[in-house]
Amino acid sequence: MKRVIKGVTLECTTGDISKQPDMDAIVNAANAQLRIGGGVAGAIHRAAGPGLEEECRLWAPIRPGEAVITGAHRLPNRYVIHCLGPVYGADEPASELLASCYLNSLRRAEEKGVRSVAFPAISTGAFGYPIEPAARIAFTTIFQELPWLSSVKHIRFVLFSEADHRLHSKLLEKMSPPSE
Ligand code: AR6
Repeated sequence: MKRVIKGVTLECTTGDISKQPDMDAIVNAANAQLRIGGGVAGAIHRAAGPGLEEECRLWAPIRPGEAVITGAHRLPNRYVIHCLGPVYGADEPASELLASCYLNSLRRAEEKGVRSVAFPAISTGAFGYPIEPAARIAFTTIFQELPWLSSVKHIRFVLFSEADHRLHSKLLEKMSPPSE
């Protein structure tokens, strides 16, 4: 599923966030210490090598909703943007914290002149956020931000399962940006 809104291409794919060589930046669903973990963080750190964890020490810890940007080390991208999603049922207000992850990730991307960025479905794995409300928050936040983006022209959602991909594609197709 692909849609162009306000000059920005939005798309959903199935795959592994650590294998997106055509994207300038990929987003990590990190832990507060920015260490290797499971899921997305595990895949990204394994592919990037130990230099990424070393660089991350300069930035840790981060709080829910925050995002920091580092080099990508052995990954084929230019940058990794690390954000800490809310733990569902524990970090409140969860929806605002999740929205901040997308907003702050885009801000970090713009600061570096990033043209393309790939997001995983932040907080929807180990942190337990239900996939549909999480996807709605992601798209709503990104839609609101589109008019303010200058360098970012391509945003890709990389979903791990076909079911998550279908759900995101359906929402991306039918949700409307604020002014439409
Ligand atoms: N590529 C794309 N998506 C993936 C991948 C991958 N390689 N692996 C998993 N997913 P999670 P969170 C999906 O748990 O919920 C870590 O251990 C997965 O199916 O990676 O924000 C950290 O160290 C799910 O839909 O992130 C933290 O402690 C989504 O990506 C904690 O988990 C997010 O799953 C962060 O939890």
